Amino acid sequence: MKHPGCSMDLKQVASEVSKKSKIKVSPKDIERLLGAIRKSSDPWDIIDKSDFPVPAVFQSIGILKELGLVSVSKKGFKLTSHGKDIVGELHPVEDISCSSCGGRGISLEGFSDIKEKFLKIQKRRPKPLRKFDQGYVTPITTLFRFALAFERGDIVGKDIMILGDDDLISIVLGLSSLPNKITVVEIDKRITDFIEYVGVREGFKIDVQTFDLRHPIPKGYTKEYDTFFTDPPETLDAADAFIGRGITTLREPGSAGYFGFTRREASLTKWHDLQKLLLKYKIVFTDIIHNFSEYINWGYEEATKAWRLSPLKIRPRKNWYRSALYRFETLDGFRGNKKNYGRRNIYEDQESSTT
Ligand code: SPD
Repeated sequence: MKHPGCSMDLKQVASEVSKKSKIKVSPKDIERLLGAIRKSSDPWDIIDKSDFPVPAVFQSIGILKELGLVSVSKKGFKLTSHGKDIVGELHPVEDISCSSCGGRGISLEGFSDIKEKFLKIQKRRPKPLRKFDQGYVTPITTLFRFALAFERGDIVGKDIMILGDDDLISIVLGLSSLPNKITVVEIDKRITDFIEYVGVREGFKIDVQTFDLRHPIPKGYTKEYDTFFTDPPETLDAADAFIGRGITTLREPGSAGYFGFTRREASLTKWHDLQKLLLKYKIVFTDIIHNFSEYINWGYEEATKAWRLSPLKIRPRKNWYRSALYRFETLDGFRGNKKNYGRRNIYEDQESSTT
């Protein structure tokens, strides 16, 4: 079937990519990829704009190249003249999000003191480690997460749990003096030490535990919190472990959870599976904000599967990895995840590529 504005069969390309990459890709994904190549030649920027998993994007580029529609050179990915003819009037991918909030729908105006302090403090943070799949968000993203949760009524006077905190939201919360209690459960002792050190220096209290979330959360933390934040690796097991554990820490119906989930390492089929899995815990999604979180390039790109798969070995020139921010609330009868994953590698699957 042909698409308006395009004389090629996007459905057939999508089905070939899905077969070869073993990742479910739709004609819409291919349409966005072609729209992205109309706007940019940089591989990482094209992935950002295409919004489907890296291995499938590179597989698509290979197929489009074979069809003579795209060229790959040191200058990047480009539509050939044949490609331009075929793609015709396809929807161009443009970023027209609000220039003040970056499409997040929230303002940092009331938090300039916290912003100034946090931007300074975070400069001395530990660098990302590959063994934990770390890659933190820009400090502005962390501030926006805080502001959104503040606006939704999930911060002031609340008991707040953070599961994994290389993004350092606990420090923003501490600087605000607004929550009643802040707890961080984090596997990396460099991070828990840094957070504790900042807490002592800035005069706020944070309860910090160095802990591997593959194991069930200790009893003292269950049903004790009003709000939690987490940003899990993108596999279903890891998301279930981190988010499911977060739900066990929540106190009552109407408690809130926040987590990030990307499309750079998760197809919409995986999104569907994740949403189904979480709905079984009796929660309801209240917000999903596209591209809310922007990640700083983590520094170990060359060691990753994404790098191996890329037909062009060019380091990213700007941030390209973004994720949606999910918020949900618990309903009557909610429950979380107490499964033990032992020492299994829960960080990688077919669609992931940045570990
Ligand atoms: N592996 C480096 C990039 C990691 C980014 N993680 C994003 C998690 C979003 N849920």
